[in-house]
Amino acid sequence: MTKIQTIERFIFDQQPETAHGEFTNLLYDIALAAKLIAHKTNRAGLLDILGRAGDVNIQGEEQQKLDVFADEMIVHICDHTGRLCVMASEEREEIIHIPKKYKKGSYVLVFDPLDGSSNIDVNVSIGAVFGIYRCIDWNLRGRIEDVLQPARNLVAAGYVLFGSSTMMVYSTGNGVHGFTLDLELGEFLLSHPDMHLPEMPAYYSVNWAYYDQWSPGIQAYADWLQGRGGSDAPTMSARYIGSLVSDFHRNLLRGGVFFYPAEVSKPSGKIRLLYEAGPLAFLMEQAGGYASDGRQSILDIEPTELHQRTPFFIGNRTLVEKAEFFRQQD
Ligand code: P6P
Repeated sequence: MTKIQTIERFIFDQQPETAHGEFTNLLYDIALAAKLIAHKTNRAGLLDILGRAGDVNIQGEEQQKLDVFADEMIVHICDHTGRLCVMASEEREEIIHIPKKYKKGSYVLVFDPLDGSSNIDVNVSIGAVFGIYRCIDWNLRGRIEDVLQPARNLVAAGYVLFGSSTMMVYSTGNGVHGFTLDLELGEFLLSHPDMHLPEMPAYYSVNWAYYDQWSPGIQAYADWLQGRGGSDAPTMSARYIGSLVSDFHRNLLRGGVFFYPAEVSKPSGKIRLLYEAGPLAFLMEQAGGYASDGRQSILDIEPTELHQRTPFFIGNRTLVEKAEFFRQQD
């Protein structure tokens, strides 16, 4: 029994002596939400939950019913516990205030409840991403200023991957740790302690269909990655699932670079800063890698809008810094 390490025990053992449990319990709330969402996504093909909810979310994207369910599940689990002062979700235009009848807490939760939802209908893995900040002014109820913080201020970040198995991977600044959901026990068990990015990268991940939309510098970077024109790039394979959390997770385990650059039609790229790029950049740096918008660390970007997007390069530091080098040629 001593070998089995539940996520609750691990979170508890990791908390500093000075902690009073609010942060620890918040992480466990997220694990609970992950289990409930996993239960739905694993049965999506069986329930009348596939197909489009008909609504269009603020990103102008058709909202899948699972998107709605995941968003509402996370808010329902976290809005009354007294651990948060405010939340922000990819699915909601404005910040999510804690109802006045509940005590407010000292943390901020930002999340993308179900990224890559267009993959649901074709049974490709999808994922949730979250980040946790401290409220800036503890005496006030949550405000937009509490949410619009650079990712360097994160106190924790993680993702849930709903794939062949359900995994929750997170960091509180003391390394990156992965847990796999044991369906019989209904518990996340420690399966990937202290995850580190391999020195030798295996994959580059990008949607090559947009090559002609990239700047000349990024086109040159892509050519370099492919070993063209005497490139000294390491030999890698191309892998791109079109589901950010899946591409990120595979590259974290095997090494490589994922990038979604700016395009002529998407000058800020597609990936959202606050609840996708920022938390993943925090995790990647904890695992020994690096994330950039092509000019600076993602961790240092000061958000100005809730749903702002950013060009995104993440993975082995040498590969991401190479992107910055080529980007400077533009
Ligand atoms: P494209 C999914 O919609 C998503 O936000 C990410 O999960 C994924 O990495 C990206 O978009 C895929 O975008 O333009 O290549 O289909």
